[in-house]
Formats: sequence, C-alpha cells, structure tokens
Amino acid sequence: MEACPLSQYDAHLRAILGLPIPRASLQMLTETTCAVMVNILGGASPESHLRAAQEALSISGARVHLYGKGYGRPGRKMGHVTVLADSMDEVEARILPLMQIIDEIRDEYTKKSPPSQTLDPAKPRNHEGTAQEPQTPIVAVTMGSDSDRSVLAPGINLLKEFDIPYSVSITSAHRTPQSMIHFARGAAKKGTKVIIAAAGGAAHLPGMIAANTSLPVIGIPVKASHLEGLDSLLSIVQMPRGCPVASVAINNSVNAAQLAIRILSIDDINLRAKLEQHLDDQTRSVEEKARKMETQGFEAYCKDD
Ligand code: RP5
Repeated sequence: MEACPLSQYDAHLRAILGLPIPRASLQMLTETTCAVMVNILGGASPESHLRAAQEALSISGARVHLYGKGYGRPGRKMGHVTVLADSMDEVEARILPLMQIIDEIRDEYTKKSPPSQTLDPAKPRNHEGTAQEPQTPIVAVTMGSDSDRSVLAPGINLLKEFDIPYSVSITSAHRTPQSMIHFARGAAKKGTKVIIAAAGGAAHLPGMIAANTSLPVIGIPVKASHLEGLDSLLSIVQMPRGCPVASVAINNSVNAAQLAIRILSIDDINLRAKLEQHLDDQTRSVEEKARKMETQGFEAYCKDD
C-alpha cells in the first residue's frame, strides 16, 4: 500500500463510496519501485506474531501494519508488512530475515509432535481419549481433614476448567505435623507456584504452611461444626506479621482457585487471556439474568425455583 501514491485503504474507501480514483495514483511511486507484501499471522502463543512485527521494524524500507485485533491465534491474520526497494533482488534481500522469523512462528504450531495414540492405562486421558503426559502440579491444594473435601470441590473444578495442573492432599497441622512440614518445605522444589490450604476450627494449617515455605499461600476458612466458620476465618486472616496468608471468604474455594489463577496469569499470557474470557462470561451471565428478570418480572422469573 506504500508502493503507489494512493494507499490501499484510501482506494478501498473511494471504491465503496463511489469517489474518484485517479489512474496515476494507482501507479508505482517511481519507475523502479518494487514492493512485496508479507502477512503477519498468529502463532503458537497469543503474542508470537509480535516477533515478526519487531523484526520488520529493523528492515529499511519496511512499513508495519498491525490491525489491533488483540491476541493472536495460529494462522490468524494479525497484520502485514510492505517492503519497498528499487529492485526485486533488493526487496528479497531485505525481507529474508523477516521470512525466517515468519517460518519459525509457523513451525512452532505446525511442527508440534502429535499426541501419543498408544493406549497406556497408567496415563490420564483427555476428553478425546488420547494419553497425556502427567504435568507437574503448579497449584497444591491441601486440607486439614477429609471432612473439608466438599468445600474444596468447586474450586478444584475451576482449576480443572482452566487446565491447571494441581495436586490434592490432606495435611493436618496438629494430627500430621511432620508430613505437613514435609509438604510445605518440598512444595517449591517440586514446581508448585501457589498453595491453597483449607481448614476449619482453630485453622492453623494455612499459617503453618506459610511458615514453612516462601510460596504464596491462600487460606480457605472452612465452616466446621461451631461458630459458623468465624473461628476459622479469624485464625487464617489474623496471621501475625511476617507470615502472610491470603484469606478468601468462608467456604469459598472458587475464589481461592480464581486467586491462584490470577497469580499464575501474571507471567502466563495464555492463562491471562483465558481468565479474561472467563471474567467476561461471568459479566455476560449476570447481565442476561438481569435482563430476563426485568423482562419477565420477579414472580415469573422465580417460578422454576
Ligand atoms: C480441621 O478441623 C479440619 O480442617 C476440619 O475443618 C476440622 C474438623 O476436622 P474433622 O474432625 O472433621 O477431621 O483440622
């Protein structure tokens, strides 16, 4: 679009609006002008294509056009580059390093080895039934007692929905203190990035874990049999200085999982994109319900309760 006086966009607008397009404005800038246009396509990660745009900035006679579409997907057109020179040989020489980067970006997603089709009963399977390599858990979920398990289930489901590799265990700060310390001290070495610890009563588990690791610890106060869970909440939230534990609301394992995902998404752009989509869906779902209640009226809305 830089090769002639009238840009491609200008020409397009004039064409659809029935405006004049002078013939001379569609001729090459000079008699020797040669131009090549290269598409910038999305790659394996949401920002892979930016490598190509970056490379193009250092090419003499190149103009970079990114379309502002946000995150890229493999093969999605995200922009283009035009390179001008006085001969086709010169254009090709200038564009060569860019073509190498573009090939690398494409190879990243086209040359990935296909998933193993052999049926190994020891390996977990995805929804298509193909075997998956076990991944290192990056979120370690632990609870003081198996009686906490139903509180944790919704949060674990959210981790699953986000494909976060996680582990689940029972470690009691007062009944199995040694294994609790072993768990906390070994977590970082095993690749864990965030710990979620649920406990009820005098809920010292999250604090004791935080005392034995430098990883972020998210506590879930469990509503045990007394005091409506206020005992657990205060035990977790009132950790003394120097040993922080983030506390979510009583029994709210979904918030614990979402907070873990937010922490992990700080340096994981794919996860952040997924999280932002999840938050948008959450907003849309409430808006739809609000619209439905306004349209149908409160009584009709509640009739299926
Ligand atoms: C805590 O005591 C556990 O986290 C649980 O919430 C509570 C009651 O435990 P169980 O008596 O049900 O094992 O340690």
